[in-house]
Amino acid sequence: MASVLLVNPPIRLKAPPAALPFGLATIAAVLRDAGHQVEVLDLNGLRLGFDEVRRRLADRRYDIVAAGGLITTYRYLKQFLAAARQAQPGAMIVAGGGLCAEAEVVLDHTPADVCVLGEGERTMAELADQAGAGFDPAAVPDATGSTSESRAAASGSWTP
Ligand code: B12
Repeated sequence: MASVLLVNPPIRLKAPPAALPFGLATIAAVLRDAGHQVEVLDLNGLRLGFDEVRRRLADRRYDIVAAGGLITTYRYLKQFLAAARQAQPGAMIVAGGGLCAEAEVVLDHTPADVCVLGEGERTMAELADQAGAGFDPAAVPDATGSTSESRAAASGSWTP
């Protein structure tokens, strides 16, 4: 069993939050059905300051911290994923959602170990099975060095 934190980044900050993170909700349901422990941190709904975000990230240990959304969340996620890596050095850091249409950029410029391409339910369940078995970030193909393309491909054992 893996412990997974799913994070919905803030979006459209000029308006009050109005949309539920349905994508993360369906991923959470699939992970729970597969026996994993899941928390959802809806930073768009909560609109927390970053100090509080850091505090929550360090609150307990996770095997996976996964966050994502539209490409417009990229700037926030650069900062957030770096904080996630710092707070959870042993966790698999996963990015997903429309943002990962630019997987190479995400993998080259954020600490994400893996980009989940397309619909995330099945791939996240596969990653959680792997993480629950004791994840070593260095064991993700090419996570430590070579091409970002192969790291992105490594996450895509299932494509929609
Ligand atoms: C609700 C919604 C919003 C909400 C919230 C969006 C959000 N938080 O993602 C709000 C109102 C904020 C919004 C705003 C905009 N939106 Co909008 N929105 C939608 C809508 C109607 C539903 C999204 C949804 O819930 N889908 C259902 C869930 C189940 O799917 P999903 O979110 O894609 O999630 C799946 C995968 O993407 C992936 N995944 C997603 N997140 C993550 C995270 C992780 C960690 C992982 C592993 C996987 C993963 O797995 C999920 C499950 O399979 C879609 C249309 C649609 N039918 O999808 C448009 C859509 C996403 N929006 C779109 C657009 C253009 C916009 C705006 C730019 C519109 C505008 N001009 O203002 C703004 C952007 C604002 C900004 N500042 O960035 C386009 C995006 C087009 C594109 N390919 O770039 C879409 C596709 C509509 C369209 N057909 O034009 N939007």
